[in-house]
Amino acid sequence: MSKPRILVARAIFPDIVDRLREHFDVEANPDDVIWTQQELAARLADKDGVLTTGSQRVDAALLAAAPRLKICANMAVGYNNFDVDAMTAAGVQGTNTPDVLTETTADFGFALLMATARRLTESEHFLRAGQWTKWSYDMFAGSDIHGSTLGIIGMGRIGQGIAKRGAHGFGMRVIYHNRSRLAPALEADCKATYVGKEELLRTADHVMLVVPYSAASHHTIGAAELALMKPTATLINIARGGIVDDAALAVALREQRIAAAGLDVFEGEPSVHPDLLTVPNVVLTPHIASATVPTRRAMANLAADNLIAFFDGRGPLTPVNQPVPGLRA
Ligand code: 8YV
Repeated sequence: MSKPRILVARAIFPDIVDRLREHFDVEANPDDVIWTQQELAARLADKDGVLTTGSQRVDAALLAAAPRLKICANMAVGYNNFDVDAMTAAGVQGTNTPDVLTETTADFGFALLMATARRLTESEHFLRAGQWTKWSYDMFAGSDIHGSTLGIIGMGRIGQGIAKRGAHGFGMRVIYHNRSRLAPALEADCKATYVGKEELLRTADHVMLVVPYSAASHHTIGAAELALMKPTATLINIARGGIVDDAALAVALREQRIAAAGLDVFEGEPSVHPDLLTVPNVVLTPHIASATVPTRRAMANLAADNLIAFFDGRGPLTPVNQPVPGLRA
């Protein structure tokens, strides 16, 4: 019997592509070419499965051009690049990579919070530019992390990881807002108190965004929400571009209506709103919250394992939908 045909749509670790070749007839993308939707569709015309990353859109038009496609395995925990309803209706399985990146991403959330509150990149640029000639009492004076109030919007696995770091490692008071309250045992574990969004924005010294992107979470933070925050507060976005109105944030930073922001994700990335590039009080990183070698390997391996298990008949390991099986050739 011939092997299922798989497209690995972006470059990933070569040895993991080799592992896939033991099970599948694989077309890879070792040069990491960024295909247009039309180019991707042309490659999917004869494929049974695809390994995607968070930046590849899978929608009804793509599915219509891929009549044999049965599974899209995303190498990301977020899957807002998938039109899940269209996939379910077309009988296409979607999978993601939860859990394996939780702790690494929570570490990074904290790294970005610390860099932002303590003005690390701004002060390094100053030093490298040869501007450090003397000590002064207020040079790069930032805000404290220990003992401050951390407000987390989105209390899934990563949010909980950040809460634990804040409460247990830095003695922070942790408040959170989420679609639903955590079970009491989880709240106790994270030492976190549930509050309304407005109270969180008014009270927190540091606001951390970890909410998945959807139409409902689009611009969770816009001009009105920024206006509620303390002028001394920092805002950290490790969730998705589009959760924050980047244009409104650039205005709030320039006018110092909030003290600083740390952003790993952007509306329209890899483009970044030009006004964010010119304000000093923002730390900008290129969507690297999950980027450690062990974690990126674990993500790629889990995406590969989903494909292998699915075609072995064991079912997907980490499904994001439940399509009716057998709708596809
Ligand atoms: C990915 C992410 O690196 O897992 C996610 O949801 O945002 C990142 O870990 C990115 O989406 C590329 O797949």
